[in-house]
Amino acid sequence: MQPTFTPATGVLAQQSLLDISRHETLLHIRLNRPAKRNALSDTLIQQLHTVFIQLPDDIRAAVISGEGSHFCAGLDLSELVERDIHSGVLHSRMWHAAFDAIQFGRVPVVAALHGAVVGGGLELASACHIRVADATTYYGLPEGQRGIFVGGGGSARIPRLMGVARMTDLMMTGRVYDAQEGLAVGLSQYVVDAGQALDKAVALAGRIAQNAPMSNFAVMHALPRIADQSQSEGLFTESLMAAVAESTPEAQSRLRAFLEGRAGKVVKAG
Ligand code: 1HE
Repeated sequence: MQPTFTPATGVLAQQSLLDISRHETLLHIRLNRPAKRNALSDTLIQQLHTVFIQLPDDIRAAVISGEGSHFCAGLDLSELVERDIHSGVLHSRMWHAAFDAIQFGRVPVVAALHGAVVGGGLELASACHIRVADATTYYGLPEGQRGIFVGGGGSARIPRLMGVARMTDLMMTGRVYDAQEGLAVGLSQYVVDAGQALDKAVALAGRIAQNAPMSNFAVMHALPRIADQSQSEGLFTESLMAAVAESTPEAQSRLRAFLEGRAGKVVKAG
């Protein structure tokens, strides 16, 4: 059961291809182009970018979902015709800027997936921090069949989830993974029953929003960078990040709360 979300106001309400609502410190961004299966037009990419660089200060976690029968059909192929080399590079860089604003923004983002999560749709999902798929979800990278390549950060992000060999297979052979296969290879961290992805994503975002913002920031910003570093550099980065996080007043008060018996214990699931 989801809490009641109310329509966002201000600049968020002006993003015509997104349906944006909020509940307390959670923001829900729904891709809202169902007639085109939420295909990512330039305008839609720009609107996503705008949202993530203009997040209200009191938002602490976000959920991205898709309206209609699919999460996202990827790049709007109708806009790809006759693009020259220079504008092609700039177009890809525009996607990079928007998806970087999601991955390396201020708040954790949970993707609620269903139906097709293909091409640029998978690139978008892979820029989020947690992915919840429902049983109808399927993943594909049809760029090979379309005669193009990934351009929305997929070549950097997707192999970090599933490995280069599996991504090569999807792109070269047109193989499609179902929800369970996606879970097994690391494309999603959760699979839930059909129609339940949004509820689960909102519940997870609600828990994430309770964490100290600096801890969430460290997970979002330090973990992927440390994974890209050598062990020696990574350990040094970790020490710096750990010292920063520990020294915040919020960490101090949370540690005191545990030591004084005022904070929850770690409990087994189930
Ligand atoms: C689109 C797009 C789109 C649907 N661009 N218009 N992505 C793809 O190669 C996936 C292409 N789409 C599909 O394979 C299917 O549409 C779906 C499996 C996603 C959904 O099937 P279905 O039967 O529910 O819908 P549909 O009837 O195919 O499509 C409904 C409408 O959406 C139809 O338009 P209409 O005017 O005839 O109603 C479709 O043309 C339109 N539509 N997908 C434009 N993608 C930065 S690089 C990223 C590179 C990529 O993302 S490559 C992968 C692109």
